Amino acid sequence: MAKRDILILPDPVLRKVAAPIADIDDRIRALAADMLETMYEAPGIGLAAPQVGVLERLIVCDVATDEDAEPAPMVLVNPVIEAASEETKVYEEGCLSIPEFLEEVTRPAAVRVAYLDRDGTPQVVEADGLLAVCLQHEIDHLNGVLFIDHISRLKRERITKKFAKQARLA
Ligand code: GNR
Ligand code: NI
Repeated sequence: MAKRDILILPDPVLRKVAAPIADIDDRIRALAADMLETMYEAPGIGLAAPQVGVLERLIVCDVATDEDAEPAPMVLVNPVIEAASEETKVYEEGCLSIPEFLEEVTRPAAVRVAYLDRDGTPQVVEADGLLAVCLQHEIDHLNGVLFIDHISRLKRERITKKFAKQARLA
C-alpha cells in the first residue's frame, strides 16, 4: 500500500467526469487500498479516485469517526444514487481538495446507493446521517462536482479566487 498525493483546487482533474470501471481487478483493489491509506492518513472520512488523479468511478469512506470505534472501511465501485429523500439536511462540509475551508451544504437527508464491492458483487446501501453526506460528496467528485458548487456564488467565487492565487504563488 502507498499513500498518494491529493490534488488541490484548482487542479483541472477535479472538474472532469470519471469513467466507469469495467472490471474489478488487482489494479482497482490496490488503488482502493491506497485510497483508504491516504484517507486515514489525511485524516478524512471519504475519498474519491479523481482526488488522487485517477479518473475512474471509485470511492472509499469510513464514517466511524469515534476514536474507539473499529475502522469501517467501505469501497464502492461505480456508485449510483438510486433514490434520495425529499427531506433535506444541512451539514458543515469540508474537502481534502479544498483544505481549511468549511461551509454548510444542504443535501437530501437519506440516499439509497447501488455499487459494486471490491469483489465485484452488487450491493445496495441505505444511508442517512454522516454516511449519506459522505456518499453524496464523494459521488459528486466522480462527476467533477465539488461541495463549493452547492454554496452561494459569492462564497464559491471568493474561495475559488483564494485557491487560484495560492496556486500562482506556489
Ligand atoms: O474528510 C472529509 N470530511 C467531510 C466532512 C463533511 C462532509 C464531507 C466530508 S468528505 C471529506 C473528505 C473529502 O474531501 N472527500 O472527498
Ligand atoms: Ni471532497
